[in-house]
Amino acid sequence: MGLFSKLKQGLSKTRDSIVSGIDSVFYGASSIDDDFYDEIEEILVMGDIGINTTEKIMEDLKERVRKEHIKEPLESRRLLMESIEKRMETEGDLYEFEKKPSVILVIGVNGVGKTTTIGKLSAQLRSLGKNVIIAAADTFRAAAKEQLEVWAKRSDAQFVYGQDGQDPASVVFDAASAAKARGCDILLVDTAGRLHNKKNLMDELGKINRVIDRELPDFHKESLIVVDSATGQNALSQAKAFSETVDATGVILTKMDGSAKGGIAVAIQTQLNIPVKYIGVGEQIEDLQKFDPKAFIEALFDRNADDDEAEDNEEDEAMPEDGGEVSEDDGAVSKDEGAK
Ligand SMILES: Nc1nc2c(ncn2[C@@H]2O[C@H](COP(=O)(O)OP(=O)(O)OP(=O)(O)O)[C@@H](O)[C@H]2O)c(=O)[nH]1
Ligand SMILES: [Mg+2]
Repeated sequence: MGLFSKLKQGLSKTRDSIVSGIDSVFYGASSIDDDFYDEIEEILVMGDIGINTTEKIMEDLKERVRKEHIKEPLESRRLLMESIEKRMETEGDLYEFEKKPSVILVIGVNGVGKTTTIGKLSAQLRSLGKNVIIAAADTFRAAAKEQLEVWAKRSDAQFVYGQDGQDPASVVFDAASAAKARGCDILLVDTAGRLHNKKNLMDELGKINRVIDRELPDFHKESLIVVDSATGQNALSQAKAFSETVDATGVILTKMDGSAKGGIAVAIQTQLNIPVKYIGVGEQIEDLQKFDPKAFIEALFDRNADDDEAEDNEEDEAMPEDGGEVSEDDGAVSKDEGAK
């Protein structure tokens, strides 16, 4: 299945919860009036987009409807999509770590998908030809190391681990030494699930960070917060809480497939000002996509998403391997696909 089809499929529940409601307003309203706006606003807020962001989206929508003299409700549908997308714009290169030696620390509460995401990310980076080391700095949970080792093998990455219960910072020290000795491009660090308000665990993260700064001063550093999109507002508050204690450079939103609360991507990106860098759309190794707001909105608002998948597959197969801006192997969604 092509990336865009996969994204559409992954967003089907979120689409049901937000867009089908919005569309009944767009297709059902006879004119653009206060009721029309109120109904859309309510659906966006209920769809986990957040009050502040929704207000800004609505202001923008109203202004454009006025300026462009739009009279038909349906004509403003595209404007709404653009208004949401505009709020999600980010600046700078979010994937700098693909271009220079980098260490990526992956953090989050229990069970959100940290270890799985590391496996998927490792596979993407390996497909870019990067030399990847994965460090098992979750020495706390039983079998965490074994689980990670499976992902290291699957993605053909090197693996550095310690003993159960060993100080995670010392595993990171070993991994950093290995990274220097073996000329590695990317060091991925898996950490134990933790609550941001557990002081000893947060101190442990601080210690890991100090080891990284001391041992790999020339490496670009990323701290990615993993949150489970199915938890909606909780995902937002977790990302917020972690970002207050660590220097977060991005969020990874997992389990988009099966979640009706994918709207939280908009809230995280706009309210916390931390870019969503990847979304998880399944449990398999290829089920991690770079987050592209344009593709996200297009997929979410796709009118016939549920019945045109077969058609889409044919298109995807017909596409030449090197035809897109970004190849499938990158796990990224290209703008071209997004605009399809
Ligand atoms: N459907 C779906 N499941 C996912 C996704 N990402 C992770 N999972 C599943 O979520 C479960 C937990 O994943 P882990 O990677 O073990 O989570 P973790 O954060 O490392 O958990 P702890 O180490 O216990 O804190 C597993 O069953 C994964 O297969 C996703 O994008 N979609
Ligand atoms: Mg884990």
